[in-house]
Amino acid sequence: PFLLNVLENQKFLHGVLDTYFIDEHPQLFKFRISQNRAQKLLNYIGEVLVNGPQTPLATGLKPADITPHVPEVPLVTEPPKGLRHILKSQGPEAFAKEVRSRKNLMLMDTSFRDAHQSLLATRVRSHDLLKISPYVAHKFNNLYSLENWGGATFDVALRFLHECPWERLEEMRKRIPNIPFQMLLRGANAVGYTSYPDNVVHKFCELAVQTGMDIFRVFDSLNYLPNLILGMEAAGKAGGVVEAAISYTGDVSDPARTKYDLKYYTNLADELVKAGTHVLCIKDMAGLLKPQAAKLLITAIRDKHPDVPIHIHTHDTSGAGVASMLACAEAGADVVDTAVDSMSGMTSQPSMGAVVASLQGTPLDTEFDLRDVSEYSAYWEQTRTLYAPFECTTTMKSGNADVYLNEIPGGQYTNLQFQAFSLGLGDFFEDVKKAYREANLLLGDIIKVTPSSKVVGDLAQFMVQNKLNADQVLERAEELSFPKSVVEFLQGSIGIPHGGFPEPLRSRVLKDMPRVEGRPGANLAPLDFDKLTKDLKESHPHISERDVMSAALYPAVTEDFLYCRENYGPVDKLDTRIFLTGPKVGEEFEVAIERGKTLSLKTLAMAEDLTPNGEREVFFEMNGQLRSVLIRDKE
Ligand code: 3PY
Ligand code: ZN
Repeated sequence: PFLLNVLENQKFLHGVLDTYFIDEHPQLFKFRISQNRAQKLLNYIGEVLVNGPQTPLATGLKPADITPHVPEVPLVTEPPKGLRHILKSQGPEAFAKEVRSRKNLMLMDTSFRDAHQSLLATRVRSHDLLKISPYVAHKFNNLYSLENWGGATFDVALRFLHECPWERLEEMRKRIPNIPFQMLLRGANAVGYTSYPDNVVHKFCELAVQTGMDIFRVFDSLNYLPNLILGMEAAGKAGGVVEAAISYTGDVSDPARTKYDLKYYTNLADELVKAGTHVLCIKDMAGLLKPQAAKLLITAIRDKHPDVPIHIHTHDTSGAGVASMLACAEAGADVVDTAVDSMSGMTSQPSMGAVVASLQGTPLDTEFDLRDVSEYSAYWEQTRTLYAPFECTTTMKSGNADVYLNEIPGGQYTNLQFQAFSLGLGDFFEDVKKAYREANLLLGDIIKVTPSSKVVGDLAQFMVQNKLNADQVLERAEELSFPKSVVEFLQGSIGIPHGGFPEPLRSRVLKDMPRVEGRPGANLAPLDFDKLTKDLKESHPHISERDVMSAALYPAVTEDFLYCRENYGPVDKLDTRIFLTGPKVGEEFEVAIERGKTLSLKTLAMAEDLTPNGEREVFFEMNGQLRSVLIRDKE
């Protein structure tokens, strides 16, 4: 029984035992750490020291050499109850009813997902999310939800952070039992970029719920109903809260923008309510919903659907985000998205502190304490400096209302600007933004969000690089060699846009190429999970059901991830600076491999000469003992 780790012991954690218990049993705190895992970590660190970062860094900036201050919470008391209690005891309908009955404005915090997807290239690691999780559980129990999964985080965790997204979710859930978790599901594309077989989307949602997910914001990049409904069914059958999202584009306050007018949105809302959504979301991925438009749109939907909770998502690219969210709240929205102050603004969500303060003392008062918001913000302000190599502010200095002209979604805006700057071509970004607008019109003025936004972005870059304007593209469409994403879009591979495909562009580009009819995923054969598991086990005997799911979505990326895990161990446990750029020679640092099991490490030296095999020896002290690893020098 003494092998039991007391830090996992609920009675102990809740103070049921007094501290004599520890004094009397010091052996409880002595652990044998698997040499294997520790040695693997040394391999990783050695690799970073010898061959440089093991994940591509976007800029030459270095992570800051700091340890962010984590505000304290009482360890021995459970966090206060949150809305998840109602969800888990009474189900999604009761949850929705409760949300709708609240008179004040509720918030979703996007700091764990969209905020860093928009500002830091989605690179925030589990390590930093988990450190602040207990604080969130204790101080932000009144959130509608914490958005902490899905979107690009799944891919990026596996591909660039060498960590398991499922484990991230599970660990967040252990620390935050009380707040509903929310994820972004790209409808039939799950957390990928194209349609998957239906059974993959269903199984993905089941595993997500089992691992701790609650609310699924389901969208489709063309608002194509059959794709949306597939995602809604998968989330609903898995036991999740279905939050169907209408992706917003255009401007309902501009009578000249007739393609996406109020009627378009209210019709779509009717369809989604009819399809059984528990909550209705307006997903303003580019931040185009001006306050006046917000008032018109939310009022119209609220009038038609008085009982359905309305949740608004936006980006603050123009700088009008707070004003818009206040307008939404006044017009009858139940929930709006904000990011904590130091992770807010620009292409991220509007500031939580600003919304909280703006509504203080009004009937919509969010009831959060501004002091808690700033303590939370201080953690993120420091943590953000660890991600300096991915910081969008390297190129972006302010918001820009030109987003109303180009309609580029938040995450893509940062990406395109970054790419343009790294190419070093003076006006390139300005040209791409203008071309993006033209490309959108050429394609028929479509909804633009992952992956349709990539289609427009690729066409825009193609136009700039080949110095083509829209008329020239249309005239020469038969002979031009268009980006793959554009051709596939025209073939129907991501769905059918509102108003149909652009003609004569489509016929000219496709000629006699095949076209997908209807919902793309409907034509895909179910994935054989047994076979996939068997195949994977041949080279990776220790994989779990979750690894198989990751492989179903991202085969090549998961293969690399499994290789990394097997060779480098739990790299997600390293501090972010060490993970990204490695320790300094002579630096002492610790790695908590699991709760209560900590390695003390010191980098001692790197051999000057290579071995005859071209390897370099790196020396460490680990828990007081000398260790070394041989790393092939790739120079
Ligand atoms: C995503 O699909 O990741 C998005 O954030 C879309 O807005
Ligand atoms: Zn977003």
